Amino acid sequence: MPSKLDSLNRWVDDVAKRTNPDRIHWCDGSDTEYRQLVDGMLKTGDLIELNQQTHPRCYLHRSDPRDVARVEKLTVICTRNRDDAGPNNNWMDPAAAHAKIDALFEGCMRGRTMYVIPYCMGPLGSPLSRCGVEITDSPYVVANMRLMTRMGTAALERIEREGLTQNGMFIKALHSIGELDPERRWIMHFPEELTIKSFGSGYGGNALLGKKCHALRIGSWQARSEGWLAEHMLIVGIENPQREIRYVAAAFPSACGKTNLAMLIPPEGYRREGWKVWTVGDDICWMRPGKDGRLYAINPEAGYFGVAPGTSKKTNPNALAMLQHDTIFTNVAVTEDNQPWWEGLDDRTPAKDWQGRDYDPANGPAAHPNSRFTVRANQCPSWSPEAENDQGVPIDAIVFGGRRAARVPLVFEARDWTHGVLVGASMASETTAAATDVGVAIRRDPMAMKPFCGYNFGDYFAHWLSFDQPGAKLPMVFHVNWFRKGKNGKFLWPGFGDNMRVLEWMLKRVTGEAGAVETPIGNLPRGKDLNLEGLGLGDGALDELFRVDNREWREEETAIGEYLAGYGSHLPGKLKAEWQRIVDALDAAAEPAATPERKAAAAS
Ligand code: GTP
Ligand code: SPV
Ligand code: MN
Repeated sequence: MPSKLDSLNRWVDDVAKRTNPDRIHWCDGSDTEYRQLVDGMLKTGDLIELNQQTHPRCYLHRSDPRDVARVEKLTVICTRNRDDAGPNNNWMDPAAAHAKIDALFEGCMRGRTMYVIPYCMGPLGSPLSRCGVEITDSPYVVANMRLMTRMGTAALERIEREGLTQNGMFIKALHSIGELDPERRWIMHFPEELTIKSFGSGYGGNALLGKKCHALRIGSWQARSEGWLAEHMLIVGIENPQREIRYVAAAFPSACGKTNLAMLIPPEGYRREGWKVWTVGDDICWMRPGKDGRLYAINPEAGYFGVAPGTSKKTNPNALAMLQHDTIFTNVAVTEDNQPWWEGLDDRTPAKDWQGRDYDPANGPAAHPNSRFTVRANQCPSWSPEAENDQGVPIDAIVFGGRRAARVPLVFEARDWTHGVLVGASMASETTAAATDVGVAIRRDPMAMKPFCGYNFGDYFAHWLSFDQPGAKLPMVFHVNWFRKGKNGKFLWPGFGDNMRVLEWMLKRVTGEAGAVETPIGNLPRGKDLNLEGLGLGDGALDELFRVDNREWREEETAIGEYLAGYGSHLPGKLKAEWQRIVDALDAAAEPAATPERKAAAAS
């Protein structure tokens, strides 16, 4: 038997009986194994060699054109009690769900190899880490899991150890690419059974089951019952000229700037003073209170699956540097001399688009808007060795944010934890190419977890509130919007490296060194509180970036109130009361002429 753990061997046997593969391969995670997988895929055409002079060991994968992003329509949470999944999730009865998807798995690996991938999310020795085993028939998934997780023999040893002592149970994650039919692309989660079943996609979060399915959907469920948080957040360390490093976790929805903020290079003036940025994670954050009352965070991943378009020397030089070798690209275009290319990279003209056709602008962008790179985390020049710290890093600030062309100012600070939880719960964002079937231009995306929270959002908000305990030293909470647009339709804020200016203000709020002005929606920096030197922003742009229109915000709060009311009895009273406090403050601040009731009251 390949494993010391009977429960694991039995499960692998059962899956093999159902799916009927020609071969079973237990992954050891070695370089040799990776090399053999790549060679095999080069033969079948699953991978295409890129220019090995400019990009050693870089390969291109072209996915099925119907399979280019996460899908949400058939992503379901299967719990005994429908209410536990909440109105934020698709729900199915577990027995019905198993029956439906098991029928699809019947014989689906005939003629293929079945890979068994033991993996660990988080540092191998960390008490905060969790393990799983993914079974898949896709060598592309195996290669990606090798870059994205701690995969192979060491993970299996931890699984066996924990399995034998009963204090930890591994996640059983079953995947098959099936026939890639979008109508049968089920991604099912059984949090009560620590089980994931995904069929019909080979792409990203649909297929690399350690990522969204385990680390976020099942992870958030486990986090709730065990007193921690599993979040869609980057983790970044900011070192000041005094050599102190403070860590920030930030939740932005898919394709809204996490990777960029995590790898930020400070503007020239900051670098001269000695400011530095350290990347701990770019997508997922697990955190829990330490003995000292602070929140400690680990990045459960070991690699980045990042958005390619828009990545350039100007916007994200760190990312560009790490993509020069040992990278798998998915759905990017290629140049005449076979280098990877995407919109926003530079002004070369691509030769072939993401589907391998001769490039023709009439066919749309050359690289798919959700084209991505997979690369090991430690290839990033700003990679923080603290990413391997078993205890995690202490978090001083939590940042929420989304893409909002109007209404939402560059940055504001929540008054306290409860207000911060409301700010997170109230988030909204324009939707992006990261999911294909959302169908609205803007949507509520609490804590950037709409597609990823494995249980009822009402209960999730209550869980967040529950961290406010005596003795807790919780992070300060902020909200940012890099995406506000002026009348000319252009972004008002330069973004990217210049976001450092906003981070500096936040950290100086944490230490009490920076000022702010109180408003009904929270505390905002004044012009003099933020270092805007050398930016050349006109007064008009500045005013617009910081403008809070109380009447617009009253409308926003009405929409937020209606949204939150959708969680019914699960919505914590404390959150509702906090919402009412903001509404009252906005009403009190509104011009008397703005509300007829006030006019009448004033007249009597
Ligand atoms: P997921 O991996 O999907 O969870 O996304 P992410 O949040 O890591 O997204 P990423 O950082 O890759 O951002 C994707 C898009 O946002 C790219 O097109 C970037 O160019 C753009 N972007 C990131 N930061 C900024 C910014 O500060 N300003 C502007 N205008 N655009 C930005
Ligand atoms: C996201 O959509 O938030 C991602 C990409 O990080 S995927 O792994 O495909 O979900
Ligand atoms: Mn993500």
